[in-house]
Amino acid sequence: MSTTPITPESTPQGRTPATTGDRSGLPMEALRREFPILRVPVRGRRLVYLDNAATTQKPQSVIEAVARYYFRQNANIHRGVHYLSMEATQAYEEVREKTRRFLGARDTREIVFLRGTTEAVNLVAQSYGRPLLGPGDEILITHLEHHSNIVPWQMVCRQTGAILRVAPIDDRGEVVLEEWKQLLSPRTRIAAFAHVSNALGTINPIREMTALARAAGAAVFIDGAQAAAHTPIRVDEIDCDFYCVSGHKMYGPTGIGALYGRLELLESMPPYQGGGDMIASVTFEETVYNELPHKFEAGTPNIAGTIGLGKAIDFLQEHGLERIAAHEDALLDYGTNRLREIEGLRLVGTARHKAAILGFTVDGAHPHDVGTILDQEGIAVRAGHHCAQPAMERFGVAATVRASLGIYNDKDDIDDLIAGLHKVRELFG
Ligand code: C6P
Repeated sequence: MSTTPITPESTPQGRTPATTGDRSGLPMEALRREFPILRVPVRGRRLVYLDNAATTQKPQSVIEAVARYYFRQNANIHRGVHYLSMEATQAYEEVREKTRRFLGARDTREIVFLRGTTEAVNLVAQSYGRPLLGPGDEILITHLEHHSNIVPWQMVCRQTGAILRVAPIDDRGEVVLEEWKQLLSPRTRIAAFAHVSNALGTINPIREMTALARAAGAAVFIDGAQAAAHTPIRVDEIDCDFYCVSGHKMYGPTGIGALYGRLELLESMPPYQGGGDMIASVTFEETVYNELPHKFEAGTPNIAGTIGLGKAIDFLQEHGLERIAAHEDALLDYGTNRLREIEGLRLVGTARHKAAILGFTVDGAHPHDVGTILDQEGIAVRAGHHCAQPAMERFGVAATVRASLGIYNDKDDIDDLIAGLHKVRELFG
């Protein structure tokens, strides 16, 4: 099947793409060519995209799969007896199987498609937490969480009388495990933590935390938003109860994500929302809910997004998450060392086990000004609190500049960032 090729609006700017220069052996030149947007100039310069924690760029295969669905396959799923509906249903359900394998789940019934991590936390808080919790029960989170992994738990605590406990982090941005363990008690019903912190880059010891929390009798929820594009995930080995990802942070479309939930728990949970497709039968007196996972997928889902997510998973697996991790680790080391050249620059988040996220402040320059100056050079970073205000407050700052790396970044990108930061120093030094 072919569709009109989607081409970028402009041609590449005269730059020789770097090879990885690291042990990963990723084919950088070819790999960068897979991303049309990297050839589109920004402010007359080549784009240096360092905002991957906010959202990643999309490879041509993902963009084309979404377009192809609308060109050739568009129909509602699970409903029609007609050809297109059956084809769309099959394509959608194939991605569920692909996602199951990608996350290492045992059963496709354990994979729920939803909008992304935010919706996943809300679903678990309301469908698992709300019926379970009562006064005196506790939910344990950590100080480095994204607001998505704080606010839904606060809401369910207000609804049920449960208490939210927060484990501290140290000056490197690591969870203080001894204190986290002490906060675990028979009252802890849910332990929720990020796999990787979006603001600090910290990689949590999720296997150890999961084993400890489960031994204490708590269910474990892991926010994998910042992990899925950077490291292999196997929920069967982690042995957590819930794990979630956002498609748009793993080279897939926005508005689609996946929640893994342990089968027995999903079976026991009431639906999150009511509507079409989540029912087996409806009368005014009684509704019988559909089987898993459809019980949690009320209404017409993001079919095109799901198909795009499937292509994003193919993309990650073709390049290999081990290789991607090796590439990003090498770049993180390089970037960390080069940032140390900049006078007055303070790294915020220096965990020993860290993902390729570089948060920092520059003396005398507000992060938003740094972001604006870098933007003039075609360099995209995020400046702000990164939806992790408690983590910012822990480091005594309101905001940081954040350069977050992805598969297509290379040393040239870091060098351009450093050159941009020298300009910042000239202006604010
Ligand atoms: N972080 C960032 O710039 P959604 O928006 O639902 O796809 O993901 C929410 C979310 C949850 N947990 C973590 C650790 C995250 O990083 C995010 C999204 C983006 O850091 C946007 S605020």
